[in-house]
Amino acid sequence: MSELSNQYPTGALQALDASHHLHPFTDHGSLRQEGSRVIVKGEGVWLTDSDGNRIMDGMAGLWNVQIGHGRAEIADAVATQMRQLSYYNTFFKTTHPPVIELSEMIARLAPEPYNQVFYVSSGSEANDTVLRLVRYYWDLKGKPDKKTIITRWNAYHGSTVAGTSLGGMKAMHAQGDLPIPGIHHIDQPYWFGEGGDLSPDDFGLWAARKLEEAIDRIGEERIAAFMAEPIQGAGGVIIPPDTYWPEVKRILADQDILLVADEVISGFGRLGEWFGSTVYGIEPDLIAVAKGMTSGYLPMGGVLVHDGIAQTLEHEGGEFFHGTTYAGHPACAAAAIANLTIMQDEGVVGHVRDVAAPKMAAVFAGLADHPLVGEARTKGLLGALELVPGKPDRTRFANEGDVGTICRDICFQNGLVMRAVRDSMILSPPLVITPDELDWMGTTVRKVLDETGAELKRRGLW
Ligand code: PXG
Repeated sequence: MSELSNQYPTGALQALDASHHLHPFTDHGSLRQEGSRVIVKGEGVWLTDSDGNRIMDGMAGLWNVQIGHGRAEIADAVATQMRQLSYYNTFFKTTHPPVIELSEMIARLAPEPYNQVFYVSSGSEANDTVLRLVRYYWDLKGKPDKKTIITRWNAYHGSTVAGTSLGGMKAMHAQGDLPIPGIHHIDQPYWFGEGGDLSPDDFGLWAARKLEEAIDRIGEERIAAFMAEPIQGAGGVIIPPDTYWPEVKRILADQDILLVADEVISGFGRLGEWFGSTVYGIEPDLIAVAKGMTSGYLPMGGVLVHDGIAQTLEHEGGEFFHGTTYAGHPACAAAAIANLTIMQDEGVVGHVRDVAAPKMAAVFAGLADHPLVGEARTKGLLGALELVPGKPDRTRFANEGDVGTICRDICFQNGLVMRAVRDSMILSPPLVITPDELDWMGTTVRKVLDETGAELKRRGLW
């Protein structure tokens, strides 16, 4: 146990944190004024803060704690591995048992024909690897002009230089003069926000055909890959209309362009199958994973490589000059094996598909009649509530984001972590959440929406 535990008063912890800790994705001016929320314990879907408050983790950490917090089996597996071999690398033709076992396990869980995994330590690094790998692949194929990667506006692919560039977050691009050259962004399939007068199905076709237009404009001979999340997560749980992915498949069917699925959120069970690509019938060439692979107990990510590409690397490749010190780290691999073992033994993916996802859909359907809710959508254990001033015309509040922030803060006060993306309220709970816990979540969200409405009226915003 560290010297600094929750025996210290919250104020003292906050003061030390403010003195020495620069946080990710944080406005430090306001953080220093308000103080950080100090989380000291996690158990199942529940967190405890330094004042002893119990809070439901409606975001599963950052979309990653599939099996819930505090499972001793993972701690034990990691401790055992650390005593045996705490670190060795996987460079230069070396390996170790945990990474061997994990690779076989992932190949078994992944759909055919993904039988090879390239390891990294995060989703961002997975996508950096994708960028390097697809460009290298086309060089090997004798097509060095195929370098452009098409992605979507408002996609999230990480925070490194490649991740930010591949992603479509304009505020992130503005810091650091990004994107790097060779990334082309197209419209996203966000019907509620951008669908105009089109029906969802027609809008799904419209958005997919933006890919076709881009290919026509840039030229297939210059395009390496199209990369996308099956469902955009950080962008606001953008569930594409049913027509979208089939049309993307049709467009790519007769093109020599790689398809990359960023499954950092949708991988490992969140949509009720081991991989989101299965849910949408997508057959990508590369699949980026991270998060749920270890349920966040230790950092690990990877790229699942289609047999066709793996064979090109093996037979035509020579050395791929890419890799990081902690690729396939033994303790992280042990955590991943323990996590995936729990998921298999306890039928966690089936629980999502048959129990938790239908229940969450029902809970959201029950919230759709609230006067602040313009749309309540779910897929698997991802959900979004669009907050609007009135129905049914999809008009937004002025100063987008203010209402979401107010709602999020009220949510915390009611003991539930719910994330705000602009004025969409997002939930992505641990996959092991029970129907009773989902009922509690629904009741709490309704109360939060009522309190948010009252607060908006008090402030003259509604
Ligand atoms: N791809 C996707 C689809 C992601 O959601 C990454 C890549 C990058 O993974 P790493 O491990 O490098 O963070 C992500 C990560 C949020 C939030 O607030 C979302 C992510 C990370 C941090 C915060 O929604 N997604």
